[in-house]
Amino acid sequence: MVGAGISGIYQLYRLREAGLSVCLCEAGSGVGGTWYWNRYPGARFDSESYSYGYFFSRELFEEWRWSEEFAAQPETERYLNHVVDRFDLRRDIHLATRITGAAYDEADAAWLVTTANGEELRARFLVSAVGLLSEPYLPAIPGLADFAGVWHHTARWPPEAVELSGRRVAVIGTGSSGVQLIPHAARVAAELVVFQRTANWCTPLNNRPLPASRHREVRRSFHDIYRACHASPGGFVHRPLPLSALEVDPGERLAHFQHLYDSPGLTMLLANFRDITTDQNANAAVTAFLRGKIRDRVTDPAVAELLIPDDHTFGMKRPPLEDGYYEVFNQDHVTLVPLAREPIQAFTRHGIATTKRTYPVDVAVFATGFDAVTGAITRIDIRGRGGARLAHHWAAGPRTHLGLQSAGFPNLFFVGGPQSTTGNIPRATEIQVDWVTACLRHMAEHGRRWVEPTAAAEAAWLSHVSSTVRGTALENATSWAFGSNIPGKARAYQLYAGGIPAYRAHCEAAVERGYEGFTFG
Ligand code: NA7
Repeated sequence: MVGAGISGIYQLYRLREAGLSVCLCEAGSGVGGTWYWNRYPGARFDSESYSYGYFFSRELFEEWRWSEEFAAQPETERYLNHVVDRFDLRRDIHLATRITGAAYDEADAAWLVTTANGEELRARFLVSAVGLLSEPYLPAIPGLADFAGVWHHTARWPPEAVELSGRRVAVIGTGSSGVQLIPHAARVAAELVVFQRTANWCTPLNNRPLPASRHREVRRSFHDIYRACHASPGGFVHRPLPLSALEVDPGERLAHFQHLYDSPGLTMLLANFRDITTDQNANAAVTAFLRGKIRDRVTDPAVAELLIPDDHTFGMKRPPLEDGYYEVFNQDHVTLVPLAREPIQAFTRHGIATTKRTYPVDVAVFATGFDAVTGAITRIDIRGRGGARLAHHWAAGPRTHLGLQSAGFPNLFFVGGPQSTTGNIPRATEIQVDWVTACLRHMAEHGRRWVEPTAAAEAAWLSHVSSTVRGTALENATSWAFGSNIPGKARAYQLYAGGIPAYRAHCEAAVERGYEGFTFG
């Protein structure tokens, strides 16, 4: 196995339970994946904490007490360490062990895996649980090597504190990570310069402590929470209203938008009228409401206009959830630099030069996202049948059957990989973990040594995946979901937009039909 994040830990638990001998290699020096690497100030859930944790053990669910509705990174990292220790998983986890290559040995139906430490491992099966958002993207800005200040990427934030207090701080990028970090940086920095390429529709997180009474309620709701997540397209507890935004009068519509604006989590997107992302007029109504909110909260009208997205409407991308983000820009020591008007040219020795001026900087933060979905997989030199490279197989975009396997790469499985559901990640990936576990049991019972999908099944899944975005608000988005944030990366939808219930049904149907689309040997 590759990766000891939320999905990999669960996969290890299930494979151990199935009686397999497992070796899990993890590049980090600790477990947690996303919650190990993204330790920047402000990193936290946008899923309700209790809906994100594991459900495979009711005892675990009941005994772990989340302190907030949306826990911060340190707490989630503690939770995942607790799970690893509670279920004695650590003995199969090899930390600080980065897998660099894997070659399929056809004669033996086994993978020969190489690590950066020079070790070689032999395994019948290889399961990749490397995460969708784990390969950081650092834009190539000239001069960085000669920059005399300190710089970090949010997804490689060092464990030791990074001093921002009293410093001149620059943040490049205003996605979820930037939006979480910026209010923290503004609180302590002497000066803060935010370099924004594209504005986002940010909505309030409305986080709050989770008192004992709420914890008791959560404990009692184990089944209800799980069922709600499983029935929802993104694996969240929220439900859309069964109403069109256009069938209520404008006053009622606004009152509901305001109610959602004051509610915790991704409610503006997920508990809204059912058609806010599918009907243009409904979408225009919610977008206008949010535009008004930005204008209300940002005192300088020119700055407010810069913070209002002009390339996409609400719902085309997962909205960053914020806590005091817009008010940051009302402070005298904070400057917003719109890169569309003033592109970055280079790092200088002591700052960042745009086409208009040079901003003095002591600490530069790259909140510039990831080579998402495929990046962390294709950076491993994976060779399947006949020495074929996976990176080559995926050159025009990922190709898999059910997001689980690629043709020509037997016994290689992806959990939390391309062409599968996303949203509340643990709820999305546990479907795959359970599928892989059942498949390996099936193979053991039937004396099978290898499994891979057919090329026809792979082509059909690609066509189905594309159909899930066609004609939706997502279709034309400039987003990591299409690989469009990485220069030179082929544009292809890298996820599955059909939702968790439909995805699960496809996976179950394949099994019921005797692993339709898969060949065993
Ligand atoms: P995101 O959402 O990919 O955001 C990255 C941000 O960095 C975004 O604002 C980008 O602008 C910006 N960016 C990327 N490259 C550059 C360059 N070259 N110059 C300036 N700005 C740049 O990553 P996050 O880490 O914030 O969040 C990842 C996911 O975590 C998020 O989607 C949630 O699902 C949870 P752009 O919009 O591309 O113009």
